[in-house]
Amino acid sequence: MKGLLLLTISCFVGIQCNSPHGGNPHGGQLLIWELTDKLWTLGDLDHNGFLTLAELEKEFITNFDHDGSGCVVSHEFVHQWQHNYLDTHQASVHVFEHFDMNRNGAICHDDIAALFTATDHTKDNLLEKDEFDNLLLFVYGQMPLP
Ligand SMILES: [Ca+2]
Ligand SMILES: [Ca+2]
Repeated sequence: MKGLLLLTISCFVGIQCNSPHGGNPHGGQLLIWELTDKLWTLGDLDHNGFLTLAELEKEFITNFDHDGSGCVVSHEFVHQWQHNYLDTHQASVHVFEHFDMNRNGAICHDDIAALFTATDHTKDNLLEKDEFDNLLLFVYGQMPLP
């Protein structure tokens, strides 16, 4: 576990990773930091350096909610995550399961609110970039290697 975490951090700071998949130990085509930066750029809609709960909801619900139900079910999320972020099916399922905080099979407002609270370590109701980075590093650090 500790070795995996170190590997993930090494990838994050740009040190060469010994991976057959171009640096992502989970098989995705983007490095973890490339994925994190892409998500951050897309999520921070007003480019003020913080993510609000509304921005996080838009990023992880609205952008994936194809049928407009207000929640994102597994196949909606996994399909779109793989497509957007060039990730593997297995990794996309893992991300979905982490974001589905109450484990009822759908990512809804309550899940994102709980995720936001858990990620906002400074308790200022804003996600700073390092808090957001830590979330993604944690999610991918928890992931079993293929
Ligand atoms: Ca849920
Ligand atoms: Ca914060």
